Order: sequence, then structure tokens, then C-alpha cells
Amino acid sequence: MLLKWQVQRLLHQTRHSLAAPSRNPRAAVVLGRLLGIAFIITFLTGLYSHFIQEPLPWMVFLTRPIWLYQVSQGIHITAGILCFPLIFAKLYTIFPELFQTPPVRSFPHFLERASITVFVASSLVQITIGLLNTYQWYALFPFPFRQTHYALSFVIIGSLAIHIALKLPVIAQYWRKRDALTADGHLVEHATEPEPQRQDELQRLTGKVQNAGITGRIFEWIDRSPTLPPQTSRRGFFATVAVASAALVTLTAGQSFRVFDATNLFGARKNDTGPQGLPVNRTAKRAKVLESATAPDWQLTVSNGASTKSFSYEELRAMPQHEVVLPIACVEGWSQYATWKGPRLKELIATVDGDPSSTVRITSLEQGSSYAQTTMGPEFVRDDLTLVALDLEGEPLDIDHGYPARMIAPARPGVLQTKWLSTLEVLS
Ligand SMILES: Nc1nc2c(c(=O)[nH]1)N[C@H]1C(S)=C(S)[C@@H](COP(=O)(O)O)O[C@H]1N2
Ligand SMILES: [Mo]
Repeated sequence: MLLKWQVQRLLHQTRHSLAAPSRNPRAAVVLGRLLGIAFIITFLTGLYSHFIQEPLPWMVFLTRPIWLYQVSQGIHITAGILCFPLIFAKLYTIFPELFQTPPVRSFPHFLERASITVFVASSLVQITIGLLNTYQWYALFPFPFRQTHYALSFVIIGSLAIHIALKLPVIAQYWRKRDALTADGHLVEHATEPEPQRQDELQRLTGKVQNAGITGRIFEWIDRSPTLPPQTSRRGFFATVAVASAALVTLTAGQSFRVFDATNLFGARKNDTGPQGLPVNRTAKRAKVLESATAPDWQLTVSNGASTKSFSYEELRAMPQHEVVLPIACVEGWSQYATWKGPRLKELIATVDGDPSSTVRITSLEQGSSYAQTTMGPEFVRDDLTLVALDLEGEPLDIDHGYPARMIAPARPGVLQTKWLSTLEVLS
């Protein structure tokens, strides 16, 4: 019993000593709102990216605007990066609440604390593995990145919904600034101020342990130590959060948005680098296609059931060539526009009587990679801008960009823009 009061008293003291002007419910609600928006945006853009790569049978995707995926994924990565300063700021504002006394008051209170623990832990894991993935450090993960990232997003959104539902009274109370003011026009400063009744109660209870050995002396010491004046003002705190967020965006968003090109110091990719001025993810050497891609007898095989036709490089070049300007938009957030040229996919499958509104399976010369085979739905196959590209910026593709031939289609994620083509199969 004595120990219980001692622990409670220690928690109480800790909580009290952590009070600061920026640690108040209004700040927590303001940051919570921003964080909530950032999470919902990353969740929705994440779902889009997931399902365009792994569509359910009934799903149809937009092929216009051509930058739809590029912008959606750019927002996903940028908003995800923004979650770092916001989540730490939010944790700062509620930090004293971690030392609540008693730690668990009731079953709803237990639910509230458990859901927020799950939420914080999974969010931190989520944004960390997401960030590592944009730097292609996923080799470090002992789990498949995309499935884990996808599953965690539901844990996060679920625990966020519980958290919001349980906190609704506080959220409603402090939603507008006016409501956060006291009767005499001051901001409600300390969320951490214990209610007077509880304070009395604690004093009464802890009085019993005042002289109980070493802990008693520790409490005496805490009681006598002067209360530190607040270290950070409310305004200073919000300015710090704003500066950190703005800095992160300016220093990384250049990988996704050209406006930030000049300040792209930490983004995982830079524009205009790599062969033919375009970044490369996996080189021909790493994909082990150096030999097969440069073989003089290379052919692109196009099939529709029993009907099969093989095209040599020269035969592909002899077909009507179309020029398109389309972005490569990687799931990792970086993207860049380029000029591509080659025959249209639908004109190629027409040579084996494939309907333009078919689903097509695309296979690369590359073996044993998850990018080696992709499936393209009818909305992309029939599109005029969907090419089997032979040229990039007016020259034959560099081998690292998929020579002899690669897919390029509008509003598709980079992972589905298969390089080093080998076969095209009309499925239905
Ligand atoms: N066969 C094959 N195609 C591939 C890849 C790959 O690893 N193997 N990487 C994909 C990814 S993740 C992206 S973002 C783009 C990158 O294109 P680039 O390397 O030509 O810039 O190609 C895609 N096509
Ligand atoms: Mo990618």
C-alpha cells in the first residue's frame, strides 16, 4: 500500500514538474488536427498506391491527368515526412500526461491509454520504415515492406479513430481558440495542473509517507527544489515546429516537386542525374540482364492465345512511332518527366488480334524480381500514350533505362513501367 502511494506521488511530482506553457490541451488539439490531416492524406494516397499495384478485380484507374500518380505519391511521401516533426511536437505537448496518477483509472481510461500506445508505437514504426524505404534501405527489413506498411496503416487508422472518439470531449472543448480561454481572457495554460481536490487528496495520502526512510527524503528534496520557470514559450514552441516542418519539406520535396529542386539536399533522388538525365533505380547489371538485353537475336514476343508474333528491334522501329512526354513516378516519391518514343502497345497487340481493351501481362528479361512481371488493365492498354518505348530524349534507351524496349504508360507507378521487355501476353 505504501509503495503504491509512493509511486503515485512520484508520478504526480514528475507530471507537475513537466508543466510548460506549450503543454496544454489547446496545443495538443491544434497539433492533433494537423497530425490527423497528415495521417489521413498519407493513408488515402497510400491506399491509391497500394491498389494500383495490387488491384481488386473490379478496380479501374484514371489515366488522366498523366501526373495523377506522380502527385499522389509525391504528397504521400511529403506528408509522411511531415508526420515526424508533428508527432514529436504532439508527444511533447502531452508528455506530462504519461505520468498520470493513478496510471489506470477505469476501463475506458485503460482503453484510451492502450489505444494511444498502439497508435504512437505503430506510427513511429510506420513513418520510419517508410522513410528508410525511400532511401532504398529496405534490404535491412526482415519483413516484406509493402505488405507490412499496408497492414500497419490499418492499425494506425483504427487506433486513431478510437483515440479521437475517446478524446472528443477535449477536442470539442478546445477546437476553437475562443473556447480555450478562461473567463478573464487568458489561455488555459496547464493541462497538467492537478484538480485541487486530487491535489489535497494526494497531499493527505503522501503525508503518511513523508518520513518513511529514503523515499521520504527524496520527496522532501523534490518538494524543496525550486520550480523551474517555463523553458519554452507557447509561441516559441509553435515557431520551432513550423520551422522544422518547413525545413524538412524544402530540403526533401525536390525529389517529388520541381519547385523545390534547388533546395533538394536530403531527398532520396535528384532530378537530371543518371544516364540520359534520368535517375535509375535498378541498373542492368544489378538486374543481371546485361547479356540478354544486348543479345543480337533479341525479340519481343507478342501473343494472344495460340496466336504469336515475334518482333526484332528493327521491326519494332519500322512500326509507326509515337512521341509522348510522361513522368516516371517511383513509389519512393521521386519523379521526373521525359520524352519517350516507340510503337503504341495497342497497335502491337492488334497484330495478334488483341482487342485494345484487353488486360496484358508484361514480362521482363529480368528473372526472379517482383518487378519482372506486371499486369496492365484495359484502361492503360487502350490509352494512346501507352508505348513500348525504344527511345528516351531522342536517343535509343540507355541499357539502364530498359534497352531494347520498356513500358511507359500515363499515371502509372514507376514499378509497373517494366524495363528490358521480353514478352507481352493478351490475357482477356
Ligand atoms: N525489369 C525491371 N523494370 C523496372 C524496375 C526493375 O527493377 N526491373 N524498376 C522499376 C522501378 S521501381 C522504377 S521507379 C522505374 C525506374 O525507371 P528508371 O530506372 O528507368 O529511371 O523502373 C521500373 N522498371
Ligand atoms: Mo520505383
